[in-house]
Amino acid sequence: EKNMSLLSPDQVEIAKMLLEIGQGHLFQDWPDPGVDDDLKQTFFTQVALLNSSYPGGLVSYIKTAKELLADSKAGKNPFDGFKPSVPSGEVLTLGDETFIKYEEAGVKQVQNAAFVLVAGGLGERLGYNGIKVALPMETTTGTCFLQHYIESILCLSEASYKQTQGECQRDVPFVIMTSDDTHARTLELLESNSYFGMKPTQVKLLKQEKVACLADNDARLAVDPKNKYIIQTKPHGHGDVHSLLYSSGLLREWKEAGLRWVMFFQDTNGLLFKAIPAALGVSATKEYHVNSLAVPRKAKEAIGGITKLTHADGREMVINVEYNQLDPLLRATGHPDGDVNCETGYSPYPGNINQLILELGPYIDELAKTGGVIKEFVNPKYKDATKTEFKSSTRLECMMQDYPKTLPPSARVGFTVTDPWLAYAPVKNNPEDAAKVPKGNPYHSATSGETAVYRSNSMILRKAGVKIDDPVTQVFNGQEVEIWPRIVWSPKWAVTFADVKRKVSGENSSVTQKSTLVIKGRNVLIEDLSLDGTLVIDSVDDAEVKVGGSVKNDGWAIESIDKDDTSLPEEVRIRGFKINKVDQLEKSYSEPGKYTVNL
Ligand code: UGB
Repeated sequence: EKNMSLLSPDQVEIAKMLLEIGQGHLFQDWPDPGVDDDLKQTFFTQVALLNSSYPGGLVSYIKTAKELLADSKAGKNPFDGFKPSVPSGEVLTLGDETFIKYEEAGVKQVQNAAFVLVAGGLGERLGYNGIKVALPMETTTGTCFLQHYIESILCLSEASYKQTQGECQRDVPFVIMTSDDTHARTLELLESNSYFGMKPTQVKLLKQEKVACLADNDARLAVDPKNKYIIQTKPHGHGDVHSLLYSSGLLREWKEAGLRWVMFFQDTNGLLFKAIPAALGVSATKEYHVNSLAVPRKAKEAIGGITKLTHADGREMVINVEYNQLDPLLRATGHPDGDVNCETGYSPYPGNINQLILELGPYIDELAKTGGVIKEFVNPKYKDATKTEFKSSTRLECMMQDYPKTLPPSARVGFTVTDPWLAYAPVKNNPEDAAKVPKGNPYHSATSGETAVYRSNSMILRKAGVKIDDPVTQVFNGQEVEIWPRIVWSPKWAVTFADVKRKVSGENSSVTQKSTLVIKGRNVLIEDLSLDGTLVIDSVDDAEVKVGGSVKNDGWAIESIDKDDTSLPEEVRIRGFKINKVDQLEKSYSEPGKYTVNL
């Protein structure tokens, strides 16, 4: 009351709103005017931001929080009345006829797509201090995730333009969702690298705000224990991407520009672009409103399972069920063994990799109804079984893959499963946690993320007819991984399997296990090349270089390092190995022209 005189009319409204939604405790110990007046102003600035950045404002946030906290206290099962079953989707096998057909159809669609990267998470599980998109995807070339993503988008878009022979090449939009934890560093990474070749106007950063923390079951906002004028906040989850895209006006802009698809992906998956063209082809061919990319999932692996849920009242949806909910759901619905592998060695529920392709038109129609609000959940850690007090404050959270939950049954929701080695190798777990992953399950660590890139590229070249030696098994940071030849190529060289096939010919190409092959040039053609060592090959775009013959040298060795050796950079320590560049043959062609090189 006494402080009202200090407030602007807007602040008075905010104060009244807080009182009406049961937040009177926030003002409880406020001293008289004249004391802490600046801090009181910062309090209102923060509340105004919390209010404006949540769809429906704090009124809506507190209302939902009360409902969800009551459900949580009552132990209500979010899947009450729903029975899980295994859905059917499109299964892709790299290089077969169907894959090639979808890939071709998908490439054509890239000119009509916008790409959205969710990169607001700090990756606490990884224990890395930088932003995750700045991490090297592999340490043979040191290319970071963001560079790889941007170059893949640019090259795919160019391939798409060439195939469709459109009038002019579109600058396909690229959005990055950041948060206060990642925004400045993401911008700085882009700016200091000239946006990795993308036009700065093509890239939009949308920053998600944190949400207010809740102190108790009455959804009273939690204040900072050290400063009563600050409300505690925590991340709201990647589901924010939908409301941010909607409120930014970008979706409408894209629709008006004739775009048809929005493609969502996560921060550290070095393989994802290998399956994007084919998955986009599936979306276009099957006219899916929602297409989730999935991989075979090991039971209890820490990724959600794509599940068909059927309700007794006839409702049906195909949706991701998070890994911590899948096992209890199965047990509660007549599957006493819960989440277990079937005869294939994998869970029958495909693993969600949170790579979603949405059709823009139906997406906008749906968001016009919901404003982009995604079904939220709350996960309080209670002090004891009475569930009356929390160990620490909690908040509402939402996930981007829950978007289909509000869709009508008429929506065409599908999914596409790829080979396990092709499309998914995220970097999420720190070495200690990764080493505890049950044998046979993916580690999702920096070690496995990098070695999976070599495996995938080796398998792709094998499919294209190159003889690639089998891998050897090695242990780094307590994780047993397959070490394939270190084969890496720039997206300029190939963004599809069809590109690889076109650039590899002859019956007699081979690569030994100890070898490294780095292809940087756009028009490098491999014909009858036998490699036992390291070959790095680069060329300007308008040079065509046909490479064959035999290369033998000591090459680059993959060497174990001690993860606790603090003299090494963090990005090396989290892998447990480094590349020792002993010897190599480097070929570079800086003048346009046709070259045939017999090494
Ligand atoms: N992210 C944000 O942008 N903002 C946030 O507030 C939080 C995250 P995590 P998670 O791929 O294996 C998801 O933390 O949420 C970004 C799926 O839910 O790495 O535990 C963040 O930067 C799960 O079903 O993953 O699990 C990152 O890019 C499964 O698919 C992305 O969101 C799992 O990912 C994911 O954040 C997986």
